[in-house]
Amino acid sequence: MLISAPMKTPLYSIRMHSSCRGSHLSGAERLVPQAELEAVAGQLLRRALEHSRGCADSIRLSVDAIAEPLVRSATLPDLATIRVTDYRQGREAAAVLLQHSGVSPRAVEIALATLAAGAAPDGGSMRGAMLLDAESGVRLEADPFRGVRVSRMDLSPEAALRLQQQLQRLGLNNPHVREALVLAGKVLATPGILAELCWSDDPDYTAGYVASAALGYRRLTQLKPLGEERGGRVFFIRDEGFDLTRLQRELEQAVLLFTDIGTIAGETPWEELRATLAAGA
Ligand code: WAQ
Ligand code: MG
Repeated sequence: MLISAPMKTPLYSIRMHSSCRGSHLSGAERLVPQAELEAVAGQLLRRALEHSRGCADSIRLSVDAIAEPLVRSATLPDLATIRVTDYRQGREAAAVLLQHSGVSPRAVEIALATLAAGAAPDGGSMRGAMLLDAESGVRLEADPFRGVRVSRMDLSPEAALRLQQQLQRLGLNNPHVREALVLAGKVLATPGILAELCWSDDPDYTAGYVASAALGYRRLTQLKPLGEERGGRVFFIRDEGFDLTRLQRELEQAVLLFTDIGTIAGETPWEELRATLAAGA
């Protein structure tokens, strides 16, 4: 649900992108008032320099003022964790969850196989997300190296505090979870997108998620083997003749501030949830 939020202090979008020998390493971003720009710039720089995939040799920081009426606010999706025994079971579970959300079996199969093989044309990870037709599985993004980068979203200070407290209880208060939840929140708030699939390109972070309006943000404890550097994101596009240029512009440019969080639930074993879905669906 989107409502316009009158902001008291103007916000700035600050974005970091780092690379090593010409290939993408990491990116992160925030929406903050001017008074915090300097401190946040330092944090983002440190993030780039301390990344687990290696040392950045090029780091870009961009800052843009956001015109006040453009800032919209929303509530984060609900979060829950599904425990799987290994990454194979994780991918099976992801397939079931995506189909439950309305993605065709063919599109699911293509998404999993493409991410596993490295979605960029050189077999590496893309900088952004793939767009896949949720019915046919046809790839729709204009640039298969870059994909689409979701940008200009963040938590309000109050929502950030509440989220950290809730995640802390479950031992999940880390930047991967927080940032992925915010990103997925913006993706689900974008008209035309049915669901998302993601796992990290960081070799030491093996969890991933499926997100959809039907299911919220469902973490899967394993979606790839330890040490694997190929990761990525797939946004499944509803087959409704959507204007792709507009969709991409929304994902990259629309400004979304999460001022409230959803429910943060604990862990369920996949066998249990599978049985529930089979009985209920
Ligand atoms: N927009 C679109 N795609 C992106 C973006 C973005 N802003 N940032 C990253 N990607 C794509 C890109 O292909 C990366 O290779 C891939 O996603 C993975 O990015 O425990 O850390 O930042 O709740 O490595 C999942 C958290 C963490 C699961 C995902 O992704 C959990 C993560 P990473
Ligand atoms: Mg990464």
